[in-house]
Amino acid sequence: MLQPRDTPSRERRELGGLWSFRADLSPGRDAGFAQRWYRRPLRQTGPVIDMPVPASFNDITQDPSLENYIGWVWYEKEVLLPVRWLQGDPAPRLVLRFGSAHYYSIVWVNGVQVVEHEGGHLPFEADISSVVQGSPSTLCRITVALNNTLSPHTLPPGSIQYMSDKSRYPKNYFVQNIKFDFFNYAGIHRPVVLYTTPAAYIDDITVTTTSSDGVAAVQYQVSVVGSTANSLSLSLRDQEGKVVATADGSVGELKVLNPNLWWPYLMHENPGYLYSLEVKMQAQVGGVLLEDVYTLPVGIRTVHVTSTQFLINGRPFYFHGVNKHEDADIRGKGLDWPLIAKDFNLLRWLGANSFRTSHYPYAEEIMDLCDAYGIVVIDESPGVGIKLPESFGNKSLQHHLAVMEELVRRDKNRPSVVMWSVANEPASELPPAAHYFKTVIAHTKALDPSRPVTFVTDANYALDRGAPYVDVICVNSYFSWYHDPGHLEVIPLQLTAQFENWYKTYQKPIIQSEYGADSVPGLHSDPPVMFSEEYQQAMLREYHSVFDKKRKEYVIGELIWNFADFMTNQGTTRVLGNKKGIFTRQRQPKAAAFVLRDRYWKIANESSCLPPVITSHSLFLK
Ligand code: BDP
Repeated sequence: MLQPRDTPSRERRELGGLWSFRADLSPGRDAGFAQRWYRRPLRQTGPVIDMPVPASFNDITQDPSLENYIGWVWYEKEVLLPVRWLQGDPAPRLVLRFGSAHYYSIVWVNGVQVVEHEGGHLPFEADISSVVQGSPSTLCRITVALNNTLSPHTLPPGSIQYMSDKSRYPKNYFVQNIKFDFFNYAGIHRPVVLYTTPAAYIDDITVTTTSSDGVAAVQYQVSVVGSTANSLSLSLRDQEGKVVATADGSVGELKVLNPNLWWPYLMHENPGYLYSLEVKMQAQVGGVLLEDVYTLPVGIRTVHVTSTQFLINGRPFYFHGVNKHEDADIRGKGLDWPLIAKDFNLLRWLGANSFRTSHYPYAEEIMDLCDAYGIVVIDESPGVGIKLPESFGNKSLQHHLAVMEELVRRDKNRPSVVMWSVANEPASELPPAAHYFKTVIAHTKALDPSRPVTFVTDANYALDRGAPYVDVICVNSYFSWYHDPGHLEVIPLQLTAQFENWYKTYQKPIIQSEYGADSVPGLHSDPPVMFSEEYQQAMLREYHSVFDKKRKEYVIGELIWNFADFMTNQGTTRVLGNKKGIFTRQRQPKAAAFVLRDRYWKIANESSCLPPVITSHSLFLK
C-alpha cells in the first residue's frame, strides 16, 4: 500500500473538518454496536455532535464520560464525488484510506461494509469503486464504527475488568486496565483520504540502497495490479531535477555515480538528501492504454552494526536524541501540522539527531519530515505493555507478526528509519518471551534484511530472554527515580554496572533508550529534590557523565525520556500526566532542555559538521 501522493495519474482529496459523531454512553462496552447505525444516515438515528477529524474524541467535549469512554463510537461524513471519478471505460479505481484510527475499525460506504481493521497506528484502505460506481447518485456516505477496547491479544494489550461488588460499584461497572503509561486516546487520528488510480496501477515499490567507492546502487522492485502485460520505466532525479539513472522492468538496479548520500542532521552540511524515483507504468486494459505514475523519495545510505558501533554510510553514528509521543492538548493523538512543525523546530534547536517512535508508529507525515530533515528514527511497533503471560501466546504472536508486516510495508523505503523496535519493556524475563521474540525478530528481518532489529528492555541483563536475538541492546533505566528515589549519588555506580553487565553478556552496542525524571515546571529547589526542575537537570548530568565515558567504548546513543510532558491515566504518581518532558506539553522549555541542548550541540560539534542555517547561540559563546 503506497502512501497517497499527487501524481499526474492520480487525484486525492482529504476528508477533514467536522464529521457527525455519536457514542453510546450507556454502560456496557458493546452496547452501541447493536444499533447498526450504518443502515441510515447517522444524524437520523438520534442526537449527533460535530467531531473534528483528525483528532482524538476524548478531550473535545466537556463530557467526562466521553473523555474516559470505552466501547463503540460512530463517525459519519457525506461527500459529493466528482463525476469523473465514477465514469469512464475503464473507470478509475477509487480508494478510501485511513492514516490510522484507534483501535478497531469497521467502515461502510453507502451502508455497504468495505473494510475492517485492527490496530490503532497504521494505515488501512478499501477499494470502493464498485460500491460508488454502481450508485445512482454521486453522494458517498462514509460511516465508521470505532472501538477502543483493548484485550490481552491486541497491540498494545489491555484488559476489561468488571467490578461485581454491588456495594462499591454501580451495575455493569467496568474499567479498562492497561500496562502502558500514556492515555489510550481514541478516534480517527490521521487523515482520511479518497484517492484515485487508473484501473491498472502501481501497487507497491521496494527500494534498498548500497554505496561504495563513489558508486551507489538503488535496487528496486515494483508490483503492478490490474494487468499482467505492462511496461515499467523508472528514472531517478537529483534535487536539481536532473535524471541521474534510468531502468526498465519490474526488478532491477539503478546505478548512480558520485551519489549525494543521505546523511543524518548534524553529520553533514546537507543532511537528508533525497532523490526522487519516478516509476511509470503503461498497460493495455480492454483495448485502452492506461498510464500510472508514482514518485517515491529515495535516500541513498547504508546502515551497519558492529560489536561496538552503529555505522551510517560507514561512519560511526551516535544517537543523541529523544523519545516522543503523539500527544497534545485538545487534539490528543490527532495529527496536527502546527504541532508537527513546532516539534521539528524544537528538535533541531535542541541539536537532536534522532528519535524513537515510542511506543507505536507515528504518522507518515512525521516520517516524511524525518526523511527530509535527516532525523534518524528507531521505528517502534505498538508492542508496549506486553506483560501478561497470555499476551505471549500464539494468538498474540500471530497478530504481532501481522503488525510488523504492516509497519515494514509502510516504512521500508524510508532512509530515516535505521532500525525496527518490535516492543517496549515487555516481560522479557518470562519463559515464553524467548520463542516470542525470536519469532517476531526473525520475521521482521525476513521482511527487511537491510535493517537491524531490536526491542527495548528494562529486564535484568541476566534474565532477559529476548536480548539474544536483538542486534543492538536498548535499555531503559530510572536510577534515583523509581529506584533509590532522591539518591542522585547512586547513578554513576549503578549506570556503569548496567552498561558493563550488558556488554559483557552480549558484546553488542548499547543505547540508553530511556532515562529521565519528572519535573513540574516552575517548581524549584536547591539542593535539588524530586519533581523540581533542578532535580531533573541534576539527574541528567549524572547520567551524562557516565555516557561520556562509555560512548568511547560501546554505548552508541542516549534518548531522553521524554521530549515533552504527555497525558496518562490518572494515578497517584501522575500530575495531570507524565511530567518527564524537557518541554512542557505546550512545548515550552524546562531548565533541563538547556542542559540537553548544550550537550547535544557539543557532541555534534565534535564531528564539526554543523549545518549552515540552524545554529546554537550557546554553542558559539562557549
Ligand atoms: C518507562 C516506559 C515509559 C514510561 C516511563 C515513565 O517505557 O512508557 O512513560 O517509564 O514511567 O518504563 O515515565
